[in-house]
Amino acid sequence: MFNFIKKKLQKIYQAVATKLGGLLGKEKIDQNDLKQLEVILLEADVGVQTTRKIMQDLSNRFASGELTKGEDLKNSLNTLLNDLLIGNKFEQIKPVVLFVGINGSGKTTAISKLARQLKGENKKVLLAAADTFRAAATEQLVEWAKKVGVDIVTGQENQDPASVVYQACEKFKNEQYDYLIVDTAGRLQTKINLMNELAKIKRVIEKILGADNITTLLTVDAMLGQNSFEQAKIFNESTHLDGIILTKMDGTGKGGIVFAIVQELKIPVAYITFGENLDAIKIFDEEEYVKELLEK
Ligand SMILES: Nc1nc2c(ncn2[C@@H]2O[C@H](COP(=O)(O)OP(=O)(O)O)[C@@H](O)[C@H]2O)c(=O)[nH]1
Ligand SMILES: [Mg+2]
Repeated sequence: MFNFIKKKLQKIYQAVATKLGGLLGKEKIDQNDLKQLEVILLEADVGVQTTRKIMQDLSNRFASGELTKGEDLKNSLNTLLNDLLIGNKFEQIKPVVLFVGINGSGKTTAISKLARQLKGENKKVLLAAADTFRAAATEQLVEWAKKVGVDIVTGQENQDPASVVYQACEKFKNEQYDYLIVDTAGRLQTKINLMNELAKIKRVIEKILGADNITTLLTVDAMLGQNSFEQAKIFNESTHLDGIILTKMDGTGKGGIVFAIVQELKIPVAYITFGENLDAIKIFDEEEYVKELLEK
């Protein structure tokens, strides 16, 4: 059987799946095992609130004699973890995908990966380089567009990013593209400006292509763990987020971040990325993820 976590998220496998495996394989479990489970969940960044919720349920079941074997624990945990994610599932991207997130969180790389994936499905893809704050940002995306083989609309350094997006929307409409993917700047130091800029970009897209056709995705660096939640909240307040792209999942052992995000931010995880290669992106599959965390 293909084991995604074991192959691609080795740090998470080591830090979470192998530790859980020791517990879930036991013939008989006791109070100490539950304590140990709590530590594993907290270390995995599942979050204090969410871990408490899980442990409360398991303690009740243990007290009532429902949990005696590791296998029982595994089944309960499987249900509980799935329940945490299931109410907040990401549906599907719309024709216009607006990427937001702070500098270094992996926007440009993730855009290139997504473009490549869509191109592989024979979709006609257009990129918009609306991070006009640094000329290097546009150059970087132009390079990727070349490599992937998709078209791109660019502007001058310091040009109003909304005007680049305007041009891209017109081109998208006139030349019948399937997807438009928009890269944006991520200077959170100038928070108010950035949020105004993003709102303006969104209004331009809504006006030309319709509000129903936009998916806004926030890139969150998984290596920053819960530290990135405050940023996510700021973005979510000013521009409604449809989903999160959890980047750099290959660089962290804290695989519980997924549960904390969905529970505490109430935003579904849409994609995960796990490396610098163009194919290191995947639509997040909740059931598979939980299953593999619990299978050593
Ligand atoms: N290990 C790893 N590095 C990544 C991943 N995604 C992006 N990076 C790296 O993170 C850095 C910032 O990425 P970039 O896309 O430029 O971020 P942006 O500023 O948000 O556009 C670059 O060095 C990327 O190579 C990933 O999934 N795994
Ligand atoms: Mg960038």
